[in-house]
Amino acid sequence: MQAANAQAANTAMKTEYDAGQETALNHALFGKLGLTAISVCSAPRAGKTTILEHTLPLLRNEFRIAVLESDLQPRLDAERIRKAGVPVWQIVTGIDRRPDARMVAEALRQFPIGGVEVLVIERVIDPDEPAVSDWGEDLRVVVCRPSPGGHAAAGMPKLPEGVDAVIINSMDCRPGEHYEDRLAAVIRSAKPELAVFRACACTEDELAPWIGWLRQKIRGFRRAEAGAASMARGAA
Ligand SMILES: Nc1nc2c(ncn2[C@@H]2O[C@H](COP(=O)(O)OP(=O)(O)OP(=O)(O)O)[C@@H](O)[C@H]2O)c(=O)[nH]1
Ligand SMILES: [Mg+2]
Repeated sequence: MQAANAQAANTAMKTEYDAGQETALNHALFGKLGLTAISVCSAPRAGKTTILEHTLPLLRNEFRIAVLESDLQPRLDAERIRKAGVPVWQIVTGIDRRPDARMVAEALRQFPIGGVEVLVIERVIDPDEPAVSDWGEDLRVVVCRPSPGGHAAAGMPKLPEGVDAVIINSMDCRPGEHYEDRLAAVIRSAKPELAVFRACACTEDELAPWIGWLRQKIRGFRRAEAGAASMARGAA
C-alpha cells in the first residue's frame, strides 16, 4: 500500500515537473520564433471564436497573426477564423485527451509558422479547475458568459488563477439591471490586477476597449522583443 502511495506521489511529481518543463520549453520556443503567444480561454460556448472573428480583422493589418485552435474534435471554428482572413491551424486531440502544452510545441513544428508575429490560441478550459494551466504564453484571457437569471457573483464564481484579463461576454443577454457592472465589480475587487472588459461579441462597438487593450499589449511585447534582440546583437 505504502509502495503504491509512493509510486502515485512519484507519478504526480513527475507530471508536475514535466508540465513545468514543457511550459519553459514552449516559452523558449515562442521566443526563438519571435512569437507573442496569447491564449483566449473559456468554458465551452462562451463566445471565444465570435470574439476572435471580430477582433482579428482589426489587428491583422498591423501584426502578422495566426490562430491555433485546440479541441477534442474538429469543429467549424477553424473555418470561421479563416473567413476572418487569418491563417489558422487546428490541434485535434481525440475525445480521451485534453490539449496540453506539449501539443502546442508539436503543432508549431508541424505548421508553417515562419513570419508569424502573434499566435492566438483558442482553448477550452474546465470552469471547475482552480487555474488555467500555463502553456508558456505571454498573455491569458478568459471569456465568461453570465448565465441568464444569475446574480452578480454567479457568472464566474471561481475565477481561475493564471489569467491576465477577463471578458464578460453577451451583454445583450442581460439577466438583470446593471448585471455586468456588478459582476465586473466583483471580479475587480477579488483581483484588482486583472483587466476586465464587458462585451457583446456580436457587435464590434462593444469590443473596442478590449481590442485597444490587446493592441497596446502586443505592441509592448513587440517592443520588448525588439529591444532584447538588439541588445543580443550588441553583445555579439
Ligand atoms: N447573444 C449572443 N450570443 C453570442 C454572443 N457571443 C457568442 N454568441 C453565440 O454563442 C454561441 C457560441 O459562440 P462561440 O463563439 O462559438 O463560442 P466558443 O467559446 O468559441 O465555443 P467553443 O469553441 O465551442 O467552446 C454561438 O451561437 C454564438 O453566436 C453574444 O455576445 N451574444
Ligand atoms: Mg470556439
